[in-house]
Amino acid sequence: MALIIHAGKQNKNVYKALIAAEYVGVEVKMVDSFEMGVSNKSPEFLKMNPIGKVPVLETPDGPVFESNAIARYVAHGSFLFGSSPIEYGQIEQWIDFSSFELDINLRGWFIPRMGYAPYIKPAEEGYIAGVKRGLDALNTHLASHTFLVGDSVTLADIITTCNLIFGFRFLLTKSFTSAYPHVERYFWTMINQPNFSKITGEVTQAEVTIPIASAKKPEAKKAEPKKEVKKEEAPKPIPEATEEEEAPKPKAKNPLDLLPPSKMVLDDWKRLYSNTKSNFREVAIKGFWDMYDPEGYSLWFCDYKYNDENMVSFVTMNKVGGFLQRMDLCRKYAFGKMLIIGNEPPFKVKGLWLFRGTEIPKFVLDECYDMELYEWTKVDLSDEAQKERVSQMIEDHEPFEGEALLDAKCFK
Ligand SMILES: N[C@@H](CCC(=O)N[C@@H](CS)C(=O)NCC(=O)O)C(=O)O
Repeated sequence: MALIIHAGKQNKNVYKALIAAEYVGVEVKMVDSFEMGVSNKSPEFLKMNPIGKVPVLETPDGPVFESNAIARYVAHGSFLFGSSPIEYGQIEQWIDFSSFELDINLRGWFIPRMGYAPYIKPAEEGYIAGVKRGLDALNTHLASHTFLVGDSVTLADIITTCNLIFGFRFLLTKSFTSAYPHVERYFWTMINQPNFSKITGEVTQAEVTIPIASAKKPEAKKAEPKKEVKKEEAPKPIPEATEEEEAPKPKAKNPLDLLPPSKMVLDDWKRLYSNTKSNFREVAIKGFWDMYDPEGYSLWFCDYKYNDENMVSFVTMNKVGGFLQRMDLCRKYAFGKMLIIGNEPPFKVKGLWLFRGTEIPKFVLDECYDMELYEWTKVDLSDEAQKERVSQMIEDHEPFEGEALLDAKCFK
C-alpha cells in the first residue's frame, strides 16, 4: 500500500511531505476525493485523527497526523536529517523554530484577518512583532549560510520554506521582506529548486497584506443579562481553504513574442557559444558581433550592489546560481554571463545580459526579485571599450579588469 495523504493538495502543510518525498524518492499519493469539512469529519477520518484536522498520512502500519510528523515519517532515515548527531539536532531546532517562531505568528496574523477569529489590533501587532523577530534571527543566520544546516537541503529547509510560502503569499509584501535580504534570497532559491517548484507551482509574493475581510470586533459585554443562555458555541474550525492557493492560470502571450522579427536568432547564438571549443575570440566572439541586432536586442552590464556582503565564496556562488535559476522565466529571451571576481573576499559580482527587445523586459523586472540587487547599465555600442568589455565577459577573460575569476556562470 502506498502512502496516502488525506487533505486538499494546495496547502503548505501538505507540501512539506510531498517535497520531502520528491527528495527521497518515496511515493506519496493524495487521497482520490477529499472534501474539506466533510471528509475530515467522517468517523473513518476521526479514527485516524481525533481532532479532525488535515493533513493525515495513511501508512500500511497506521495513520500519522500533524504535518511536521508526516514529513519526518516520509524523510525517515534519509539525508534530509543530516549526516551527524549535531546536524540532526540543528535540523530539529530549525523545524521547531519555524513552527513556533514563524508559523504561529504568521497564522496569528492571518486567521483574524480572514474572519476566523476576532480581529484585535494589539494582538495583531504582537504577532507581527513576533514575525519580525523570527525573520530577523533567520536573516542573521542566513547571512553566512546557504542552507539552514550543512551544505545541502535538509528537512529544516523544506519545513521552513513551506511556512514562509504561506507568509509570502498572503502577508509578507516586498516592502516588509526587504528588511531581510538573506531570507529573501534563501526563500526564492529554495522555491526554485525543482523538487520544490514541482509541488508548489509558481509562488508569487503578496502585493498587499491580505485585507481584514470579515474581521469581527470582540463583542462588548452587555449590561442586561436577561437573554436566554445559549449553549456555548464550539470554536469555528479553520477551513483548509484559508490556506488554499489558486490553481495556476493559463499564461497570456509574452509581449516579446509580438516584437518585429529579428535577424539575430538567440538559439543560434547559444549554440555557437556552446559549441565553440577553440579560437573562441575568432569564432564565437566574432560570430556574436556579426549576428548582433541592436534593434531586436539589447546588452546590459549589471553590478551587484552589495559586494561587501560577499565574504564567503560558496555563499556568493550559490547566490549567483539562485539568480540564474530564477531567470529561468526568460530563457527564451535572454543570454547572460555572471562573473564572480577576486581571489579574496569580498568578491565582486558583475554580469552581462543580452535581452530580446531594446529594454530589460518588464516581466523580468517584475518577477525576478534579484534584478533590484544589481545596478543595470545599458551597453553603449558606440564605445569600443564597452564592446571589448562585453567580449571579455562572454569569453571569461582572465584577468578580468585586473583580477582573477573565482567563478563564471553562463545563462543560456
Ligand atoms: N498543526 C497542524 C495544523 C493542521 C491544521 O490547522 N489544519 C487545518 C487546515 S490548514 C484544518 O484541518 N482545519 C480544519 C479544522 O480546524 O477543523 C499540522 O501542522 O498539521
